[in-house]
Amino acid sequence: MADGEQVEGRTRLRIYETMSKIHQVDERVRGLLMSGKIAIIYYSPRGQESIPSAVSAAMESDDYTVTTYRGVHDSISSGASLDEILAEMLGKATGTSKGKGGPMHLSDPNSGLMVTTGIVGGGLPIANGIALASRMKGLNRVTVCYFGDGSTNIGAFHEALNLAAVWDLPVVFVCQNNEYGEYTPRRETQRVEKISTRAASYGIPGVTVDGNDPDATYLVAREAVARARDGGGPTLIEAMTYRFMGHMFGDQMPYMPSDEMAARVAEDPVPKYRALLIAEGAATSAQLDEIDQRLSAEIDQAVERALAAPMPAAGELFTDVYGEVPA
Ligand SMILES: Cc1ncc(C[n+]2csc(CCOP(=O)(O)OP(=O)(O)O)c2C)c(N)n1
Ligand SMILES: [Mg+2]
Repeated sequence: MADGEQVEGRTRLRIYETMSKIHQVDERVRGLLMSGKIAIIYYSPRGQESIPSAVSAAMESDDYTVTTYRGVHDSISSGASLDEILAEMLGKATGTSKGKGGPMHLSDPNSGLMVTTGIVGGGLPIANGIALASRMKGLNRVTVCYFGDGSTNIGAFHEALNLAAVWDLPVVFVCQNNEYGEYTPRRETQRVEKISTRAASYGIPGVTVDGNDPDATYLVAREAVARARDGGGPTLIEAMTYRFMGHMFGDQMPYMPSDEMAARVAEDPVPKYRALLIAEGAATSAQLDEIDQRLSAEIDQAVERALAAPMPAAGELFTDVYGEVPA
C-alpha cells in the first residue's frame, strides 16, 4: 500500500452502502427479537460493520467467504441474497439451506459464501481446503476466512496458518479482534499484545489494522488479496474492532466496563464513516440518505417475505441430508 493512498470515491461509496445495509439489517433483527416476533439465537455484529464491508470491496465477486456464528455482516458482504439469509435465520424453507442450517450455518456456494460455523476456529482448516480446491481447479479464486480473537487460541488456527503457509494457499485470514471471547476479555486469555505477531511463527505476513477504519482496512485487504491471487500465499490480518451488543442477544454485559463501551460507541464506525465521506466531499448527505432509504425499503420487504415464508415441510426432513434416504 502506498503511504497516504486515497481510496477511490466509488469504492468508498460501495463500502458505505454495505456498512449501512449490515447496520440496518442488524437493527431489524434485534427489533424483531425484542418485540417477540421471532425467537432465534443471534450474535450481533454491531460495531464490526466496517471490516467485511471493506474487505469484500477488495474481493472479486466469485471469491470465497468463510465465517462464524457472528457472521451476518460477513454473509451480507459476500453478496448472498438478503432474502435467503433472513429466511435461513428464521428456519424457513426459502432460506439458503431451505431452513435446515439456521442462523449459525448460513451458506450459499453460488454467491461464494461457503461456510458459516459455530465451531470456534473450525473455519480456518475448511478455508484451506476451499483455497486448495480453487487452485487445483485453476479457478484462481481467493478465500477470505473471518474469525474472532478467541479463535486464535485454538489449535486449528495454528495448524491452518502453518499449512496455508507451506502450501502457499490463496487465503486471507481476517481476525476480527473485538477484544472479547464470549464473556472473557482477551487480556485474560492471551499474552501477545498483537495477534498479528503470531503470523511470524509461520513465516507469513501479519498486519494489524484499525478495522473500524474502512479505508485503511480496504488498502490492507487489497494487498493481501492480490498477494494470495498472485501465488504469494496467505496473510494474517488482525482488524481491531469492538462488539457493541455483547456476545449474544440478551447478554446484559456486566463484564464489559461501561466507560470502555461508551468510549467505543462514541466512535461508532457507521456514522463516523458517513461523516468522513461528507467532510472530504466524497458524498453529500443527501446522496447517503438516498442509499440508506433505498436499503431500508429493500430490507423491510426482505423481512416481510422471510416472516411470511413457509416452514420446511416435514416430508423434507431428509432432503439434502442423505444421498440415499434411510428406510
Ligand atoms: C471449539 C469451540 N470451543 C468453544 C466454543 C464456545 N464458544 C462459542 S463463541 C466463543 C468465543 C469465541 O470468541 P471469538 O473467537 O473472539 O469470537 P467473537 O464471539 O468475539 O466474535 C466460545 C468460546 C465453541 N463454540 N467452539
Ligand atoms: Mg472476540
